[in-house]
Amino acid sequence: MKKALITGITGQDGSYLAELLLTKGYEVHGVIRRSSSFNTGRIDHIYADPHLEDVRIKLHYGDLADAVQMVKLLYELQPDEIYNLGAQSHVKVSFDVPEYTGDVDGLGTLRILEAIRESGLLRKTRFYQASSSEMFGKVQEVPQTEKTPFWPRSPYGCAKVFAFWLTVNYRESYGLHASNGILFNHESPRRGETFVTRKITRAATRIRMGLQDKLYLGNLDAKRDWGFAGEYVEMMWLMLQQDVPDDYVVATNETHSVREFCQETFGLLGLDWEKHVVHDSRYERPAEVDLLIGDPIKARRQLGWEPKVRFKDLVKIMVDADLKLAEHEAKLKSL
Ligand code: NDP
Ligand code: GDR
Repeated sequence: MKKALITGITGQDGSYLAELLLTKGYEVHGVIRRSSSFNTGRIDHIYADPHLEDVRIKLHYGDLADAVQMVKLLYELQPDEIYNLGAQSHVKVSFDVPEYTGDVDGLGTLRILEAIRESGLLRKTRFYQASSSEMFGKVQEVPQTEKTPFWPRSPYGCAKVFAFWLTVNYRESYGLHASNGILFNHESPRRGETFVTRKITRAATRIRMGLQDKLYLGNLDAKRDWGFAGEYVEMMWLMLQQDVPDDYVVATNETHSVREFCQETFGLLGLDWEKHVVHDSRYERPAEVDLLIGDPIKARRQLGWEPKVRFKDLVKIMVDADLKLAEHEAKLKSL
C-alpha cells in the first residue's frame, strides 16, 4: 500500500486530494495545526477513528515553521509521496503578514526538502510543490505557459517563486523526484470564504434568502482563469506517477473578470448584481495581478489531463451549494 503525506490537508485542495488518494488505495497522512477551535471541517467526512482497525487516514500535529517535527515525521513515516499544499494562501493577507508568509510558504518548502534529505528519502520519496499562477504576476505573455517568466506582485507570489526554484534545485542537485504544479485559481464549495469567488457566491445566495443586502468588493476588473479544485488535484497525483519529474501549468485557458463572476452568480439567482455590490478600497491590493490565463497544453499532451468543468459550470456548482447553506441559515433564523 502506498503511503502519502499531505501538508495542508485541512484546506480546500488537501481535502479533495485526500479523498482521491483514499479511493486509489493509499494510506493517507496529513499534517494539521493545533488550533483552539476545530479546523478539520473539510475532512471530517473521511476521517476515521484511529482506534478502529484498517484506518487509512491519519493526522499528525505539525507546522511548516517547525523543521524538527518535519524531520521526525518523515523519518517515522517514510512516505512514498509528499504533497506540499500547506501555505498562508491569501494574497491580500500576505501584504499584512509578509514575513510569516515568506516563512511558511517559502522556507516551509525548504524545510520539507531538507527533511527529505536528512531522513535519507531522496531516492524513495516523490515530492509535489503547490506552485501558483501568482508567480507570473505582472502580465508579460498571454496565455501563460511553463516558459513564461515570473514577475510576482505580492509577498505570497515572491515566496512561491522561492519555493518553485527550490523544488527545481533539489531535482537538479540531488536527483529528487520533485515536480511543480503551476496551478491557476481553482475553486469549489469548499473554497475559503474570503477568496473572491466564494465571497460572491456566499453573499449572493444570502441576499437571495434575505439574510443580507450588500456585498463589499475591491477591484472588479482583475481577470482570472478559474477552474474546479476537484479535478485539479488529479493533476497533482498524475505528476507524481510519471517516470520523470517536471513542472506543469494547470488551467482552463478561459479567463473572466471578477465583475463577470458577479454577473453570472447574481444572474443565476435572478438578482441584479449592481444593486448589491459596493466598492470598498480595503479589499484592493498594493499591487494587483491584472490578467491570468493559462495554457495547459503540456498537461494535456504529456499527461492526458484536460479540465471538464468550465466557468459557467463552476459558478453553478458553487451557487447551488451555497444556496443550500443559505436556505438552512434562513430556516434556523426563522425558528
Ligand atoms: P487553503 O488556504 O484552503 O489551505 C491551506 C492549508 O495550509 C490549510 O490546511 C492550512 O491549515 C495549512 N497551513 C497554513 N499555514 C500552515 C502552517 N504554518 N503549517 C502547516 N500548514 C499550514 O489553500 P488551498 O487548498 O486553496 O491551496 C492549497 C495550496 O495550493 C496552497 O499552497 C496554495 O498557496 C496553493 N495554490 C492554491 C491555488 C488555488 O486557487 N486554490 C492556486 C495555486 C496554488 P489550517 O486549515 O489550519 O488553516
Ligand atoms: P487570488 O484570489 O488573489 O487570485 O489568489 P482571490 O480570490 O483572493 O482574488 C482574486 C481577484 O479578486 C479581486 N478581488 C477580491 N479578492 C478578495 N479576496 N476579496 C475581495 O473582496 C475582492 N474584490 C476583488 C482580487 O483583487 C484579485 O484580483 C488565489 C489564492 O488561492 C492563491 O493562493 C493562489 O495561488 C492563486 O489564487 C492562484
